Amino acid sequence: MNILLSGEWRGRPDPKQTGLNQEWFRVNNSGPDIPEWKSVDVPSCWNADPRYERYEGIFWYATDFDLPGEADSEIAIRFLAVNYLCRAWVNGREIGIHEGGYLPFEFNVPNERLLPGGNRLVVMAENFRSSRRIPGALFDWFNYGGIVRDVELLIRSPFRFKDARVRTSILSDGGAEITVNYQQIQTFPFSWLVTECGEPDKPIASGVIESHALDGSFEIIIPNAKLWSPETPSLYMLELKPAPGVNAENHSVRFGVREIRTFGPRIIFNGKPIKLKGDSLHEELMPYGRSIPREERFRDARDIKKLGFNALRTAHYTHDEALLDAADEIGLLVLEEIPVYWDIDYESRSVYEKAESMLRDMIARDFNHPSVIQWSVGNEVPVENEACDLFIQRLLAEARSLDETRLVTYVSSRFLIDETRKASDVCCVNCYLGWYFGDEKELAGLLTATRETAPDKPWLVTEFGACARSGFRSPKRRSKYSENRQAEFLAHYIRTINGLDWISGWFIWIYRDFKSPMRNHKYQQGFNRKGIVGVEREQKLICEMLPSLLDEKILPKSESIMKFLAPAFKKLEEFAWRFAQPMIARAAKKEYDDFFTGIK
Ligand code: ADA
Repeated sequence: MNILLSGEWRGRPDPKQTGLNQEWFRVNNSGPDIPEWKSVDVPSCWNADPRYERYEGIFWYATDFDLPGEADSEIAIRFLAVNYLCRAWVNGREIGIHEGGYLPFEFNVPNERLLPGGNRLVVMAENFRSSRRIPGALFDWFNYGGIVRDVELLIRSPFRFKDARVRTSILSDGGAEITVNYQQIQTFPFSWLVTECGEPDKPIASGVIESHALDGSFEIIIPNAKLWSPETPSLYMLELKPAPGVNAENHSVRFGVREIRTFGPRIIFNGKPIKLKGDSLHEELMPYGRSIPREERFRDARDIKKLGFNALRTAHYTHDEALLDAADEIGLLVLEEIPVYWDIDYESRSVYEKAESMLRDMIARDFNHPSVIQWSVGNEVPVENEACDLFIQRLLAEARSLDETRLVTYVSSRFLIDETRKASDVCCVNCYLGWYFGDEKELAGLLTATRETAPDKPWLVTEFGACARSGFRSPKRRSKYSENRQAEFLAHYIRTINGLDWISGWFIWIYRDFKSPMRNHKYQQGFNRKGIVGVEREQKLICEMLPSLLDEKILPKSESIMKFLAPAFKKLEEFAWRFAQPMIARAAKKEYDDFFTGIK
């Protein structure tokens, strides 16, 4: 049985860092009678509370819970995420410490620590940044601290499943072979049943497993399988039930039948080459910060799909699993990532172990989500540095050893000096040519040259974007930071990349504007504004263009001819305005723009 402990707790900041010495974790020091403890919601980010917006440090939480009388149960507390470090005590005795801000973990609570009546849970959360943490000391998003996702009390029988992973393969006769690998804490016989989600009363397949070992596997055939895809996100349910008379826990797994692999420079999805048209998303929605309600995550996934995207990158860390539930149901292909981002201490063994632990936890949590097709082990990491190259190569190998059913990658910002990308299944490169440097007209040339570092691999352009302050329109001058400039920039990138048929897809950076202490000029004012929607989800100009842009049939065009003609159209436009020939001027401008954005 799981009991949700989320709700109204008590909390207090610890700016002087005296809480441990003063033993705030003791029952007598954490009760509702002590005025310093104020009402606080769990989950929540303390930085979303204006009083603590800029506070980085330690925050204490306390709550009380009863224990239903379940003799012989094993008790644990599961935190779905605490950013960044978490220590917890029950009735004044420490139960565990965990590092990492974006994945679940649990602490076992020895029965002798528990009281039949009220029990006190005290949690210390701390979000200091450091190069020996993941992410490191500097990152382009807001460092929300707190018990940022739900907390559950787990009351469990030792006769239960620890895990069950479903692998699917599509058969030539239209059926599917399902391989179930399961782990039990203590062995017990069980039955299994597969139904289609939404049709619980129509068994598709069933069976019984005697189970004489803690780890086991079995195969299932689903005839006439309904494949999972962005267009048809069909889902099945696998239920594992203890055999009659066995006192053990059920376990269910929702899954989808789909296959992802590469073939030369192509990404093959359910047997066909696929083009990813995606955008990225940070886990932030005002006024919640990172603690976004489930229905709001479903709304984001629906809105992204409605714009015409078929893919989503969960930047730059694992989001709450609710977003993957939404992607499974709505049909988005997900590139998930651990927050190995920019500079961390790549020389440190303990930092590598933290990264590997996050990778393992991400795959353990999300293995059965059909929407997840790629694991990324890092973003914009300095692979020209030998220690980083080794760090990333080890993570790629570890990801492959944990999950041979998905593609493994990392996201690079290096063009010609990246030798590590050959170890990826898919080469992912971020490109801001024309925004931070150079001229976007050279985009096709730069990407084509970059491809030479790994010509036989599939490629994705995993980030490109331009900042636009919502409401700032500049139709004629297309001033920087205007919605018009952003729309022109993104349209050019999408059309140019679509015109390079060796690229398997792209992700706009980013869906929604997000808070970042790095972004402070007058158009940013504390936010990274490369979103195609603003902080309040207000759509920017590009959103009007996206449905048709994403639907355009682009033929690669001969750059050489148009490169020659484009300046001529510019000159013609200038002369036509000078001689008061607006029709000619507008026609010339359209030709120039069409080249500039590659529409032909
Ligand atoms: C990088 C980075 C993103 C963001 C982006 C930007 O590509 O991966 O997190 O910082 O640049 O907005 O410049």
